[in-house]
Amino acid sequence: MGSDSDLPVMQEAAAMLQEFGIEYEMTIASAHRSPKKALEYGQSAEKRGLKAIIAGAGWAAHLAGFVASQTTLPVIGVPIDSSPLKGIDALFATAQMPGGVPVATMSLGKAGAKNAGVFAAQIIATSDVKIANRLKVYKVEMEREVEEKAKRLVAISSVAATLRETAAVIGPATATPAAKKKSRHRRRKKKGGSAPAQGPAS
Ligand code: AIR
Repeated sequence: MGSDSDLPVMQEAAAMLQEFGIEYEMTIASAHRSPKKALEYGQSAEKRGLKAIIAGAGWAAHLAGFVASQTTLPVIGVPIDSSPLKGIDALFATAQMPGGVPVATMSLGKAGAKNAGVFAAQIIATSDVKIANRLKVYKVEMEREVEEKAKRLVAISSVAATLRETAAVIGPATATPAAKKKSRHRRRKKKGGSAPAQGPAS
């Protein structure tokens, strides 16, 4: 990541890698502030046995592209929403790579970092059955969670509907004086409106 200030976002990627049981390392290297370190990191990554690189940076985020220029490993970019432009600058800087040097750019911020972790796992899963199976379990679990949320929502809305019906039944008895006045006024208006129209005498 480009700075320690990116850590709260990039921790989401680490959490996913942990969940899938994938070993990882984390460091800070800046394409602008410490370009030599970023260069060496990209050049040595494959030799050190890494399978993919996740690079997160904000502002003019050149880290992912810069590292990608130094390696043939897949580079996953996480644009971080740390700037006054709310990360639009980082998104464009990370995604808009010229032809020949791809960076798999995730969505902005924490969701992007989380997806970077899942995406790295998917890359590794192409040659690791254990990780592939864990990813399958993860997907099933995600689907189950959505279904549970849907069931909870149905339960909440049926309770809300029952409460509305109950309120409608006991409403007039508990109406406030102001509400009673309003309802009398409405009734009077309705009565007047339904009176036969006075047409001109023929
Ligand atoms: N950054 C650091 N070097 C180059 C870039 N683009 C980014 C970091 C961080 C932001 O600048 O990735 O998101 C602000 O860094 P800091 O250290 O000022 O908090």
